[in-house]
Amino acid sequence: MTTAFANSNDVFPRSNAVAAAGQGERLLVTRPFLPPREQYERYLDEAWNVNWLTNDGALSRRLEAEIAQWLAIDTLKLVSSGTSALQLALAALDVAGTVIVPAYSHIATANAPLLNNCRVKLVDVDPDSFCIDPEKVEAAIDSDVTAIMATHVYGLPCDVAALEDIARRRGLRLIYDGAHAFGARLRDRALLDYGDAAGVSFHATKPFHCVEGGGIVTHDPAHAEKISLMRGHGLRGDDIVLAGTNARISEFHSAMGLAVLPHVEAMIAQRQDRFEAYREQLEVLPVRLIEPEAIQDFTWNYAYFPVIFETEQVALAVRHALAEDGIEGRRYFWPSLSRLDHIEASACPIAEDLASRVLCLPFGQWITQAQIDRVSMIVADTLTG
Ligand code: T4K
Repeated sequence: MTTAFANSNDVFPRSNAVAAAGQGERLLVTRPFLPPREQYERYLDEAWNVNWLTNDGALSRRLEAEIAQWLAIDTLKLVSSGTSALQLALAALDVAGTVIVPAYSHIATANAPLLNNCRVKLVDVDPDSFCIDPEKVEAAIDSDVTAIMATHVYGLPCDVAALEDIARRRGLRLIYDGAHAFGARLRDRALLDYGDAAGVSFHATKPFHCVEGGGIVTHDPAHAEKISLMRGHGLRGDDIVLAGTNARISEFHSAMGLAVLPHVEAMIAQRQDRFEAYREQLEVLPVRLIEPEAIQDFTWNYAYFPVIFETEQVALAVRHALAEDGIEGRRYFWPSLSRLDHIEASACPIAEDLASRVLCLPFGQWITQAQIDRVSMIVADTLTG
């Protein structure tokens, strides 16, 4: 078994509190990254000194600018969560009617249009990419469909060229759920830069996070302006200029984002090492692993470590064996959205099949070689025993 990572873990002593792996040790599917505390406190002091805690404060404005620069994009608007990012993107682009949504995604992808009083039409995904199948999108378009909301599942890219072509030809809005996509790049552009708008999650469990938070990447200054107003009740000063909500990000959350951002590049490199370490041990087994290097002109962010087992029975047996040892495997995403009562039924056999067989294993820059060895051994024992 390999024992060292190319990208050392030195800069993450605080987030590596789960020390050596061993029988019975609790190992969760992910662990939030915490920056050195003094880096966070430095920003908190700034908020303290001016007694400004939320409502478009200096830290949130600085973070917006720093993220935009980091991603090399024009505009990112910070909001309170990845879910509110999707809702505000839909609202700012005046999306009404029916929105096409992939059946294999987090429930937030469907909830956002539903809460915005849109209808949701589920479309099946491509078995290789996990993302929405453009041919099936085209087939699902009828006169009620006004937008496509496509998820870059695990930070892997949708077929952006095909979706853009469909959206342009059929006069639809194209909004990406890029909750997992921060740091991924396609054709030398941030993956979040594609589409009319993209929402991203900055939840604590993401490599870049603000504890809670999200962002919307837009290309039209009018949309950006609308989002700025909508996240703050539609108020411009004392004037109420449009319908809005409270989806603001506080200065404390922005302080965390400012403290985490400088670590993200190293974190992604370290996640790549851990991905390779897992792969080395699991690729000899009868499982399917994702192959980000097979995607042309793409640089992944190593957001998750999903494993596709041969059957649901095997996936559940592995989850059970891991749990017996205090290790969490998560079914991201189960069930397929096509199996939910509150969403109009639609036949999505590929999403249902994937949802039944995928298990995400504990993964992050914090995971040690010993922990990877332990998890892999349990997976191997279950599959061969
Ligand atoms: N679109 C997509 C495609 C998404 O995947 C998501 C969310 C969204 C939209 C919506 O974005 P947000 O509105 O959430 O910003 C977690 C995240 O909470 C969620 O953001 C994420 N996707 C989803 C895939 O994963 P849960 O329900 O699995 O979280 P939870 O609490 O079970 O935590 C996961 C693991 O992390 C657990 O083992 C516990 C551990 N953990 C968690 C927290 C919060 C910690 O160790 N410390 C912590 O502070 O959803």
